[in-house]
Amino acid sequence: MKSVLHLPETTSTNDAAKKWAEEGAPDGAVVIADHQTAGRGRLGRSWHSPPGVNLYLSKIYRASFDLLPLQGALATRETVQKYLPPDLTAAIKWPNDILVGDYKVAGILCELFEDFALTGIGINVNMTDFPQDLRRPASSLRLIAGAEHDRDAVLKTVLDRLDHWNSNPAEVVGAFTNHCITLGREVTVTLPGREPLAGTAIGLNERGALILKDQSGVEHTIEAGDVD
Ligand code: BT5
Repeated sequence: MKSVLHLPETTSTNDAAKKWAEEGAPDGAVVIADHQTAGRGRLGRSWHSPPGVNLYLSKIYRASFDLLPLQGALATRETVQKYLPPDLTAAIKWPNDILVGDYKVAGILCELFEDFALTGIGINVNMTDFPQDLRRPASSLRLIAGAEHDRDAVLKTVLDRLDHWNSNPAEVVGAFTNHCITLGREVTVTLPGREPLAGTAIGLNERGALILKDQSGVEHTIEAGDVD
């Protein structure tokens, strides 16, 4: 039985998991919170985390870190898909947005430390009120599917799917490619402190980095960034 810590409230499950990992939590340990008071996205952004409605969890890994962001995105995408009406599709916008149509319903934040790595996942399950200042339109399973969902069932699904993708690394890049709406599109990649880079997203490398071909035909490997 893997270790699971349920918290009524924390700043961020990634913070709580980091602390627990530093204190010796085993590989595969999971932290879940009902409420995050300082939920985080990438690049210092915040993740809106109201109490009692959504799923906020972080899983601790002590080995095999390379594909964690892709494995997290695949597991989260499948979880969202399971709760959608059959005519709707959940897709991955590279690297870590789970979208239904234009709406973001979940995000993944992976963090790498010296001896361990964390996969943090936030899924908007039963949330109905959203702040006005989000970078893109957001929604929840409840708003899309028209019904409340049992958060424990959603949790079980995402943990099952994480186990699946962690056990099948050879299939990860191919599966991610199949579900990634960024590929084949004209995109602009931005990274803090760098000039935006425009081009066609032509594929992923073996670690899931985005390969972008610019107007001059030069290929760039993008390890991290925002794609619009
Ligand atoms: C992400 O970052 O999408 C990663 C989100 C990861 C959240 C989980 S919750 C459990 C674990 N503990 C944490 O503290 N974090 C992880 P990014 O791509 O940077 O997107 C962040 C942006 O999404 C924000 O700047 C907002 O515009 C928007 N946003 C914030 N809260 C949202 C929400 N609940 N639903 C949809 N969009 C949101």
